[in-house]
Amino acid sequence: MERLPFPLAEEPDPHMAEVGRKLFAGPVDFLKGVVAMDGLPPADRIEVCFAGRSNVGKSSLINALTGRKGIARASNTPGRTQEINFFTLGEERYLVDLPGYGYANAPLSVVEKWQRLLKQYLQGRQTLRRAFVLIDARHGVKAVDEEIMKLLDSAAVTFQCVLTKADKVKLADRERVLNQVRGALSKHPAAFPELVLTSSEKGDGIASLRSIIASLT
Ligand SMILES: Nc1nc2c(ncn2[C@@H]2O[C@H](COP(=O)(O)OP(=O)(O)OP(=O)(O)O)[C@@H](O)[C@H]2O)c(=O)[nH]1
Ligand SMILES: [Mg+2]
Repeated sequence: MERLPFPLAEEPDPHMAEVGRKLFAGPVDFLKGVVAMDGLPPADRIEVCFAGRSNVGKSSLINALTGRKGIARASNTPGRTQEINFFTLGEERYLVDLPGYGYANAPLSVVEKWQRLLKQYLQGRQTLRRAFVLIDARHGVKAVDEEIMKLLDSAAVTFQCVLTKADKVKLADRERVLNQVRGALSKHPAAFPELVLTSSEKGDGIASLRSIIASLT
């Protein structure tokens, strides 16, 4: 099987960087937290979602992208994101913060309920243009990530891998993890052939991700 190279996203050109910057400097508002499919807002605009293991940095990434520290956190049930949280980004887009998967310390019944909702959402949302699957840059792709990737393959939802917490990974370990991720992604037909390496703390990759989201139509 031919292996896709999955290069790191390049810095956006100045024009696209500006388009991305402007989009995220504009209005961003928390719309609602959803606990069941019938609570989803109308599918009247394109949306992107952030999926990943519990604690990988989904909410922090939304805060970094929007430059609003508390926005994703503020809508949370204290501790963790347990609902599908919708944010409006300008007039034409939703950003969607998903509950983390693979969280071992919650009661099984609760975990099963979120997982069911997560699956229904990922499989059934017509306007979902891209799922960003967040992977900790220190740890690479785990078995639970594979499950979500398979689900996205079967739902034909394009997903792009975003490595998080780049500030915490030693340079010596970076290539090894990147190559582990590349190897895992090469088995998934729905994987978008580009990676984004980010740090919500330091700002790495944030301009790239803004312009990627701004360029989706
Ligand atoms: N050093 C560093 N820490 C980060 C970064 N991103 C997130 N964190 C930390 O990682 C922890 C988890 O971040 P969250 O954004 O809440 O993670 P989450 O994926 O939304 O977690 P759940 O909602 O529980 O699924 C927090 O303590 C963050 O401060 C990063 O880029 N660098
Ligand atoms: Mg969260």
